[in-house]
Amino acid sequence: MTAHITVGGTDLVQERRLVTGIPGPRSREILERKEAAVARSVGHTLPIVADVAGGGTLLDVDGNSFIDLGSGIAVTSVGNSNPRVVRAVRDQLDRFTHTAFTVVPYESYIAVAEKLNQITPGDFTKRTALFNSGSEAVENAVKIARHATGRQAIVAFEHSFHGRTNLAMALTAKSAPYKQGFGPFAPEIYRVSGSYPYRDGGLTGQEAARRAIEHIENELGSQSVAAIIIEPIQGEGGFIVPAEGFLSTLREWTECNGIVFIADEIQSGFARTGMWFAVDHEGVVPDLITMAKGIAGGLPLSAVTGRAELMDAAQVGGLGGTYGGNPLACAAALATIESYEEDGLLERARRIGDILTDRFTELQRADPRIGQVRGRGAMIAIELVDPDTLSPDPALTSKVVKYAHQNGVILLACGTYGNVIRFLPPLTIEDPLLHEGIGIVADGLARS
Ligand code: PLZ
Repeated sequence: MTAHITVGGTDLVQERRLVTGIPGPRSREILERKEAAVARSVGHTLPIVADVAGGGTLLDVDGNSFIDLGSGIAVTSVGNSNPRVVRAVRDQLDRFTHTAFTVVPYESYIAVAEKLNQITPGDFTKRTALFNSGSEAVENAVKIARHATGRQAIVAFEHSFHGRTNLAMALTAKSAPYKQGFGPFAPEIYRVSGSYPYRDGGLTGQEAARRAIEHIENELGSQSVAAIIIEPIQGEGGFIVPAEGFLSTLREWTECNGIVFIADEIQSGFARTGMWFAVDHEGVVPDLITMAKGIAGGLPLSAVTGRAELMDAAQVGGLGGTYGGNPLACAAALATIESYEEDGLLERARRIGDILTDRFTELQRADPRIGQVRGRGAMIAIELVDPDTLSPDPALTSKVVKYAHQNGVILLACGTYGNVIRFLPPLTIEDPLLHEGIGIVADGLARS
């Protein structure tokens, strides 16, 4: 029997259903207005316009129902318009929408901080500061690390993505489309190789970490480094899971050298991988963690949580922002975290990961263009390659992704070489829908 959920009074059947060509006439009309009104450089992946979304589906304005395998880039992990989140935000809306926490504080911000201090790894005393976007959290983590250490250099990694603001853009590896034409970039950012097991000739985690450390010691000197910032699983760069031991070796070295270890868990965090944070899989304890995306069920909120002595180092008034930790977003975050805990969503992420991994590993046996199936929990990807040379195949990737879009599946690509398909379903998606979505991707591969 097909499941139904109700979102804002709309009966949202949990099924894939196309009633027009894609895009339908209403979407087409609105997207024409987009072209005339919105800056061209703000692109979009699917040529449809959203109407209602929840569970594992998104309904467009023409009545087409899509299977959601993207969660708005790993954001709506608790499902779009999750009932707990809607209720909490609505209650807050009726009381006040803003005071500026730095003018008049409110309890929900403090409760979010308490909760984040509790669920992030590390049994030391922690503090938290809230912001609006992932980029802003990254910027603030760097401010905090520089202030606390009195050092300036920040080390980032190949294939990294840390955001689009000036400093975050400087930390991001890939030029087009993120950086091209947008310089000059923030100074004192250095990039070293990370660990990309599929493409770095089988280096072990320790070897890849030693390579990075030697590079830093030779070219920078460890004493000038304030922090390293690393995505424990690289997101936009291609869902790259570093070889085991890479993160822990770096962690050990930073600890010995007074360098702040910043884990950017903006994409990999918040139950996505089946644990609260991706570092938890390896028992690595960062000094600072940046969080956003899955933290607040779709409302804009980000956070930096970390060691109290680092977080408290800067002068009062040194961190802040008009909207950081907005009361609606804080209410949403508390309800979102409750949903992860009460609705068994961490376990659900692991189960989704098993389904995706099993199905694609099976497909890979018959189709060597699937070079690798990788990831953790509900953060799984396939890297598509030329089977003879293993060189990246972005053309195939884009064909499969387009096929999925035309056939009612929201699917995202990623990867430095544009040849990775990533799966980030909401954790509320049901098995039959997930299987159907995978089937469409398999069809797309078979036909391309
Ligand atoms: N750090 C690890 O994944 C955002 C970017 C989409 P913001 N990733 C999605 C796009 O095209 O801009 C991200 C991330 C990691 C930082 C960020 C930045 O987060 O909320 O987009 O600023």
